[in-house]
Amino acid sequence: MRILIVDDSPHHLTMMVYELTKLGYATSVVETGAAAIEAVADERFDVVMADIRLTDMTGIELCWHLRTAQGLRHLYLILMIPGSMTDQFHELVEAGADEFLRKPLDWKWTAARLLAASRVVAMQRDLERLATTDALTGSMNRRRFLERGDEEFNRSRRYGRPLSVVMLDIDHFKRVNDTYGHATGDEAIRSTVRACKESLRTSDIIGRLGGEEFAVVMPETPPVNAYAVAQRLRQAVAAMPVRLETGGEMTVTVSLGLSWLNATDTGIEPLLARADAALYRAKHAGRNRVEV
Ligand code: GH3
Ligand code: MG
Ligand code: MG
Ligand code: MG
Repeated sequence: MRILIVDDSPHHLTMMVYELTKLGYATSVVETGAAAIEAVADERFDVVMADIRLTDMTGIELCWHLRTAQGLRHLYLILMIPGSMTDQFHELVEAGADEFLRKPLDWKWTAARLLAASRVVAMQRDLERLATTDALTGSMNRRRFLERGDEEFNRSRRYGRPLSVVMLDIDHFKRVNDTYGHATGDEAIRSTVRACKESLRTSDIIGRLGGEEFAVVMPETPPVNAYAVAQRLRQAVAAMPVRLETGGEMTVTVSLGLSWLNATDTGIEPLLARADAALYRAKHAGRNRVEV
């Protein structure tokens, strides 16, 4: 669990780092609300422990900023409040706080509350994984793939970098199911993803869009290189043995459609639509091929 500590007292920060490190937590420190907002945008923290009185904003403002910033769904917010504070609790929870700790911190109490926080953090991680992973292949599901695809699209657009997309679909897959059974069909889907992952860079993103249909987003990849990758994927799948329940092996082929970023695109969806149209042409041109 990674904890960001926000406090304008260097003495207090030092003491907290010492105590939290003893408890086995990884900590980072900042002294202002603005620095906390920046740190959370740049890096993934699970827990933020913030002093309610900062030099540049109040704890309420900090909670509100952290809660409304995008992509920060899994932040557990702990406010450190003066022992004399008796009201405002409701308002603070409304602004996004999950927990309060009274200053000066009682370390046994703090350790116990962080243990409780770690359970919430772990549950949120499990939920996120379940909501974004395809159960059959372990790759990203459609929803997560589109989200990551849009992130890569925005990055490429912002920095004027190339971006290519490949869409692929197993050929005559109904026949595979009919001939060998649904379990072997599932195995063919898993093997296809494995073969693709082995042929891709770690920066490439692969997702299962539906049944036996997948897409790959390739950042920093111009069309010529993407075409070579698509051919490599095609060959890797065709060469990959799929285990049969009966002990034998079979192979499948895929058809692929290629597209790349152009000036009028507004997100990853138009690229996927063009890749899909190219995939359709690959099917009609005879399958087991790449079309643009
Ligand atoms: P084409 O070459 O034109 O793609 O022919 P196809 O038979 O592959 O046609 P299509 O893509 O339309 O068929 C997909 C089939 O995949 C339909 C469905 O029965 C099967 N399917 C979809 N999801 C799964 C799955 O999770 N497991 C298995 N075993 N089969 C699936
Ligand atoms: Mg089809
Ligand atoms: Mg198919
Ligand atoms: Mg299909």
